Amino acid sequence: KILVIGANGQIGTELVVALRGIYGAAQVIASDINNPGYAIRNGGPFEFANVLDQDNLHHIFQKHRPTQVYLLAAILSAVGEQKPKLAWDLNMNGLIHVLDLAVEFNVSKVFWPSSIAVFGPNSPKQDTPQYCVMDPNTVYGFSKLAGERWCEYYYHKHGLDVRSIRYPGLISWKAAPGGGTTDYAVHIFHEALKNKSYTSFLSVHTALPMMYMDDAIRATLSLMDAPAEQISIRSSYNLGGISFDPEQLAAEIKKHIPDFTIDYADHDPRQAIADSWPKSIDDSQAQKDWGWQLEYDLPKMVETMLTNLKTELAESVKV
Ligand code: VAH
Repeated sequence: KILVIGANGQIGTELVVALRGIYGAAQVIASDINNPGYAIRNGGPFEFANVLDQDNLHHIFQKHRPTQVYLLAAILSAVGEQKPKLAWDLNMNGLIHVLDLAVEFNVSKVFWPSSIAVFGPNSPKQDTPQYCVMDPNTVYGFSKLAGERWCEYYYHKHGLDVRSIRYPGLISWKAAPGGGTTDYAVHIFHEALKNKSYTSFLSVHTALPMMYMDDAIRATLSLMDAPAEQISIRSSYNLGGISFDPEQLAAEIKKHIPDFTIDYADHDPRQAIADSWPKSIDDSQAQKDWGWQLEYDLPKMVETMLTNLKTELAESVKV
């Protein structure tokens, strides 16, 4: 059995579908603090889970005895700056509760997402390496950095096979992102199709590492399927994706929607967060250890997002 905690988030929604396609719906338990219906809709078991409630989590582990656990529940960078103590509590104690239960119930593999947010103002900005100065200045960022230390600690102290990826900003159309700084790169597509214009909360030359969700899901499953002896990183693997800024993204969208226009709001608090992060990431270790290869470049991502969202929006307006 596979347990996905945070199944209704941006990653979880698609990961549950992918895992159910491989293992069968009944083998994949979706769990989340709320359930807008995705998990039920794609036809499999669902449990209400609160990562801050140890008894609730213990009951779920006791009932389902998962052999793999994906812990995706988290508070992201922008919301984390509005609720710093909750973000630290949920991101940190949620992880520690799950690591302890994974040891108690002898779970064979655990996945936990980190982020390029673990890098900070003094980290190298271009081709940021796997190892370097890391001085994250968001609660989300340093909760992910501390979480990486906990994962490596449980690997060495308890032999727990926990694996992790430092995701770039993730772009998808199936489930909305939840309060991140990179979310502009998702909102822009909805606005482009609805209003042919978008006001970006990040400035024109704010380049960030991004990735289309299909690549992120494929990377996650590749890492989890790799033989343990191939895994040389037990903190979290860099993953680079595509680096672009709002101007480059807008130019690519204009190839499909010629009269699309973009303008820029300033003084958004997310600008400072974005400025503290790298512009591009070196993911050569992931390529070497488990054969990582990107499939969606900027043109392919934009074309796929617009095609799928057009269908999605058309269906939503059907009476
Ligand atoms: C965020 N989408 O913006 C997340 C991600 C690298 C960014 O961690 O907070």
